Amino acid sequence: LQRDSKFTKITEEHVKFFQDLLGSESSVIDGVSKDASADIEAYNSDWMRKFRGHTKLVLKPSSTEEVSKILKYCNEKMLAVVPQGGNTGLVGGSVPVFDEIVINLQKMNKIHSFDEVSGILVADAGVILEIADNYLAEKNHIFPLDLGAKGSCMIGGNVATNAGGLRLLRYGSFHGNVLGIEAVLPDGSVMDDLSKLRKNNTGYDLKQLFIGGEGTIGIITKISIMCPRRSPAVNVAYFGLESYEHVQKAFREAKGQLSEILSAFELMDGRTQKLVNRVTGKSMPLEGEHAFYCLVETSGSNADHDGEKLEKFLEHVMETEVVQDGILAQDQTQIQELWSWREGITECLGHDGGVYKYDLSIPIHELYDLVNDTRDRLTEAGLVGTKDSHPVVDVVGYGHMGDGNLHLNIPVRRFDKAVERQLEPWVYEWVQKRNGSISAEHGLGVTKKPYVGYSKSETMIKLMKQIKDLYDPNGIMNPYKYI
Ligand code: FAD
Ligand code: 2HG
Ligand code: ZN
Repeated sequence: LQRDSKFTKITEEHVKFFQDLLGSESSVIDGVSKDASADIEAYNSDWMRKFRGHTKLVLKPSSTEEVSKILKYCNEKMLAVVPQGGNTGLVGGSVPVFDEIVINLQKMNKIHSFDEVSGILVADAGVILEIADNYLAEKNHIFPLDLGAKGSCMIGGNVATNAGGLRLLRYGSFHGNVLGIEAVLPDGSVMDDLSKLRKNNTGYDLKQLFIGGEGTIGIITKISIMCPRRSPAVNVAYFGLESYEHVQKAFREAKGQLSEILSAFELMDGRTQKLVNRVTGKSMPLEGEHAFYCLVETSGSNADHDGEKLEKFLEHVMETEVVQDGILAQDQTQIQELWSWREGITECLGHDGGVYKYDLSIPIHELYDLVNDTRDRLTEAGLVGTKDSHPVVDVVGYGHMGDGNLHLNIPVRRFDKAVERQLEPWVYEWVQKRNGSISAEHGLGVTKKPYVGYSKSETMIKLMKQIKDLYDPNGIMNPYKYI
């Protein structure tokens, strides 16, 4: 990949324009002028430390107007940009590839309004997810997305990636619950579609393009989102099972018996749980070893009734030997403790070095087959083992079982071409054969860009390119990624 020479290189004159616009505290500069600030590294590297850009300038606008002026100027001068939220994305989308200017949304962090009757929240794109959710908790509501990176990811970044998370099963995707978006287009014009209407059939629903648009057609500055009531009664069960067949049976039972109160059904294989145990040093929630573990959460309005239902469900699946062993959290601390065995996996996976990550939608009956097939393939190639000469530490699978979303992860001692050759495009072919998706929720970014053809037809890719050209004719928005 080469830097596209159509983009202008940043000069002191550009920097002066931005500093006059934003003030010097709202920009981080390194390497453009002599009075360099060294603080730029964090904006240049991603959460996994797998991707590294070379920006010399980070801008932190405080208003839509400032974003508009920045983009208008960049578009006129052919300066490429990367929108950045919490920089927790897992596909390399949030950091520059070369010297693109980073436009970081952290200063746009106001909550504008919340309507307690409709549950509609209007907030800036730079509000941190956890802060939005804590604000809503005080008002007995919940943000309809939750994920392990909630302490640093931002709601604009969440919408830009169309993040799925732990409770999509219950609250649905942003394509349904985001009601409005304000976004700045590359030419500086503001698309004010900050609707607070649940129903609005007045032509093409343009905001949908920004949901999952990964910063390629504009910068989301505000969102309006429908937030459900927070359930007063939340219960969590965690259990061990002997096979993936049993996991599927348990899922069917959970849907049948817990129906309207089911709010999460998460899958973890035994290897991920041993990994969390090894890395954190915490003792496992259950005695003995199980091939699979599931975390089931219910959210409802009646603590006694819900608790009884979950208890009955657990009794039933244990009596019928669907489940080998299980526990119910007794209080809030235990609920969090059990969730940490699921939410902590991503962080623990990075412990031994690098990780190859695949975030896939697969028909549920075949979902775990891919993990076994990948392990067999890498083992046959002699790449898996405990010795230092083996690049691959393990092959593990977990994910949002309720959504048919597998996270296949291959932790490695070091990134290695021999491993990559075995994995790609083989994993994508495997998924394509089953009409799955090569990216269920993390998006395309840099890593999935070359492979989008495994999930989208030529006609669709052509339309996507036409949309990109329509919104961003100069191609300044998040170049080298997505499409
Ligand atoms: P960033 O990483 O900063 O940006 C992501 C992409 O969006 C980039 O392409 C960027 O250019 C673009 N972007 C950011 N802000 C804007 C904006 N305002 N306007 C336009 N474009 C913008 N993802 C899931 O889907 N489900 C999970 O369960 C999940 N769990 C995670 C757990 C951990 C521990 C980690 C580290 C990540 C997890 N992720 C998950 C991935 C990631 O957190 C999400 O994709 C998140 O939505 C990214 O938000 P962010 O603010 O960090 O965005
Ligand atoms: C999760 O569900 C995230 O925990 C991250 O989507 C998945 O690290 C991964 O592969
Ligand atoms: Zn996930």
